[in-house]
Amino acid sequence: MRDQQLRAILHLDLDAFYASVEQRDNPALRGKPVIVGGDPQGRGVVATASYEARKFGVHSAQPCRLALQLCPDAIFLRPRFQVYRAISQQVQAIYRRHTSLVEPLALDEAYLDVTSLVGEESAAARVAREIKQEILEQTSLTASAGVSYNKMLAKLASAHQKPDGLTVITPEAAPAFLEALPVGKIFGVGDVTEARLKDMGITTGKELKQLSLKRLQERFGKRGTDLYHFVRGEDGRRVEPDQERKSIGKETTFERDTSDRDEMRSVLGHLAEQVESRLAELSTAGKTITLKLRWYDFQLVTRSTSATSPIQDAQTMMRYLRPLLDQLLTGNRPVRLLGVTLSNLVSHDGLNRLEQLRVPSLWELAGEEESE
Ligand code: DCP
Ligand code: MG
Repeated sequence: MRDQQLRAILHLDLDAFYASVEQRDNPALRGKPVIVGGDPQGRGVVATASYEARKFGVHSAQPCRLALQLCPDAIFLRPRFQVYRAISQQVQAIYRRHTSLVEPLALDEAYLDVTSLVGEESAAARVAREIKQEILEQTSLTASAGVSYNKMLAKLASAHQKPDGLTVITPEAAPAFLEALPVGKIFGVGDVTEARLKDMGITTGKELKQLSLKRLQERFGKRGTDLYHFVRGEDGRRVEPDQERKSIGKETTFERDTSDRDEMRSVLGHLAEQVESRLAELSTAGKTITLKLRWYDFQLVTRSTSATSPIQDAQTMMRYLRPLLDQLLTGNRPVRLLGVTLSNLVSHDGLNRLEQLRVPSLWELAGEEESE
């Protein structure tokens, strides 16, 4: 049996996120079909579409060319990731004022564990309502919230009434909710599993629930066990907050100011190794590396580079640090202090999660490998 301690979990998901931001920032786009993504003349795909465009069958991950055919009047826009990221930070700050147990799943999506704040679902719903209100006041965007006793149900709940919804699934209501659900909506059921279930004559949660654990295991292996539990509303996954820490750095002051580049490189190497061990300890890695340098006259300069994938080892750090140092050492000016900092940290869990976000149907892919 899985961990069945009843918790109060919220799932929050902003509505038509990128498109809503574009409509917010440009009133001329409001009420219009807006598609954010690639070039409609090229090979790009739709990142998201406003609800006005969705009426025409436009959806995420669809080729833009097809979206244009479905909705010739659509206004196509390129994403403004920096703006979306800033809003994401703003919204996450709202969440963190309510609880430290916040697990972001995407820029616009997060789980919150509010068990310590509430005694019952109605109180959890109140927290959800407050958060929705704060998001609206501070960003002018709407979010849909799901409230339940585990992650799977909270996520199903937030998707239940979009946009601007608030759905509570109580332990009493969960069985009926899950029984009525098309199997494809159940966590862990991708296209492949859905098709195999359909071959067995199973299309709803209710039908799935009639299959014994043994039968499910025979048919789907380990996944069968998961399905057995999920369709019964059993999901023991915890809300795993991202690491609070923002950066990890080490610095050192020379005993005597120096202009010797070899000495500086060797010191940087030691600092990088120390940072590496700290990152490993905390099971994290950083995407932005910063070189800090204080001249003999105490003047401070910093230089940063961002890598495409997170850095954890000293050798890779040095590949970035050496050119940064060379850029600064144009004359013979003595240096007093050097420092190395890694920021933009990602936890290994976070890394895995991001991987999953890029491939939303990870389960389906796994299913494909399994099937003949
Ligand atoms: N996104 C993307 N590619 C995808 C799915 C999503 O680039 N295949 C981006 C654009 C979305 C954002 O991520 O705005 C959030 O994804 P959601 O799945 O939450 O979709 P929306 O917020 O756009 O719509 P909804 O109202 O259904 O949540
Ligand atoms: Mg969303």
